[in-house]
Amino acid sequence: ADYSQEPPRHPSLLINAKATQPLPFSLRFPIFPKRRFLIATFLLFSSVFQEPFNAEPPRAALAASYVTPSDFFYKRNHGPIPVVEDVNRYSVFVSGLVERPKQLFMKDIWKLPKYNVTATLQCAGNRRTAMSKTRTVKGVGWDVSAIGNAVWGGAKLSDVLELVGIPKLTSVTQFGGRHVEFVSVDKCKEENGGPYKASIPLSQATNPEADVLLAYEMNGELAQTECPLESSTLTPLILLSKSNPLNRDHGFPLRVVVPGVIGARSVKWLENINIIEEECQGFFMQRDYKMFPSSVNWDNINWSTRRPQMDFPVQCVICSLEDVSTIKPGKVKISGYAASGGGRGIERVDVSVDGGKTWMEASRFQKSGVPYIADDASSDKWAWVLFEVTADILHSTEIIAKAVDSAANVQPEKVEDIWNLRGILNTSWHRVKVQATH
Ligand code: MTE
Ligand code: MO
Repeated sequence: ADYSQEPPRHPSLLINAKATQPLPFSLRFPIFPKRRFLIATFLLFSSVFQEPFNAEPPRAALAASYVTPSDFFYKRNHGPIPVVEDVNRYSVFVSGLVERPKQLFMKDIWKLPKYNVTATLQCAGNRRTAMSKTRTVKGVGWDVSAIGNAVWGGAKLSDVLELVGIPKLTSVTQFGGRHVEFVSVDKCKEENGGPYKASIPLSQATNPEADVLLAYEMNGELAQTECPLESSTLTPLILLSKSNPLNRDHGFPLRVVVPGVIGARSVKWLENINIIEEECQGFFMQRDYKMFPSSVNWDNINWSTRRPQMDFPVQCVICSLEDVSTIKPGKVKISGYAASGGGRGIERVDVSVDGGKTWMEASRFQKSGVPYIADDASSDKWAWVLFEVTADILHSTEIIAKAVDSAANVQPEKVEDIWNLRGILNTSWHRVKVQATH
C-alpha cells in the first residue's frame, strides 16, 4: 500500500476525515503487547497499516445545493488512491463469457455516445454513527453526509457491452444469473492486497434505461455555477477549474456509476469488466454490505444466508440543523435531502416539530423553476430531492423528518428496529434536538 501520493483536498470542508492515518495502537497489536515498541518503531517507517481516506462534508453544505460539488462529495476508499499518469495508455479489458474480449482505451470510450446522468450516490454506511449508539457496530463512522448528488458524464455500460457482442436488454432467461463484474486497480486489505471489486446482474448492465455508466466526468458544466455556501471562506474553493474529468478521489479516469444502488457497487478506477456466471465472489459482495437481522452477531454470522445489498431504501435527513442546534424562538427553516433507491421518486416528506405528535408536509424540489413530481419524466429519476418547510418553534423540542417514496415505502421509526452488526442502511426517522434561547 502506498499512501505517499494522495491527491490534494480541502480538509476544512470535510468532517470526519480519516485521512491516511495509522490505525490506533491497540488495533494494530492486539496479541504482542511486549513487542509493541519494536514493532511500532518499524511501522513508523512503513505505511502498511495506514487507513484509507474517508471523509464527508458538513451537513449544512450538503443540502445547500442540488448538485454536490466534488469537493463536498463524500469520499469512501478501501485503499490508497491510485495514480494514473498517462490517460492515453489507460485501458479497460472486457472479457469473461464474451465472444470478442476487447481492450478498450479511453479514446474508445470517449467515442461512444455521451450521457449526463444526475444520480445520487449513497454509502450503505451513511448514518452509521447514530446506529452504533444503540449497540456497537463494525465499520467507518459516518454522520449524515456519506451521500452526494452529481451529474455523471460518460458512456452507457449497455453500449460498451455491445462492443463485445452482448446485445441490449439481455434477459435473465437468455443468460441465467450472469453478472457483470467490475474490478479496480486499487489494493485493499479486505481483499488481502487485491483490487476492490463488485458486480451487478447482466440484465441491469445491458438495460439502457438502468443508466449504468462508465463515467469519466463529474459535474461537467455545473461545477462552476453551483455554490453551496455563501460564506466567503468557502466560496473560492467551489469555483473550480473548468475541467470536467473525474478527480482522483472519485475514480479518475474511469468509474462505474450504478444509479439507485448502494455506493459500494460503483467501482472507481475501473480496470477490468468480466462477464461471469454468477455474482462476484469478492469480499465486498460476499462478506460485507449485507443486511442482517439484529439477532445475528459475530459468533453466529453466516454470510451466505444473505444477498448482497443492491438498491438502497428510502432515506431522509435534516441538514439545516445540527443535533443540538440553538434557535431563536419564532420561524425556523428546516431543510434537508430525501432519496430512494431503484429509481423511485420521493412522494412526500413529513416533518414534525413536536417530537412526532403532529406532522406537516415539506415542499420538495430538484431544479429551481421546475416543480418536482415523483417519477415524472421532468424529474431526475436517480437523484435526491431537497425539502424545505418553515415552522413556528417556541420551545426546545425534537424535530423529526421522514419520507415516503413513490412505491409508498416508509422509513422505520426507531434505529433499534433495524440495528445490524455492520451498521448499514440506517434509514430510521431523522431527529435533531433544538434548544430555544429566550
Ligand atoms: N471503488 C474502488 N475501486 N475502491 C473503493 O474503495 N468504495 C466504494 C465505491 N467504489 C470503493 C469503490 C464505496 S463503499 C462507495 S460508498 C463509493 O465508491 C464511494 O464513492 P466516492 O468516494 O466517489 O464518493
Ligand atoms: Mo460505501
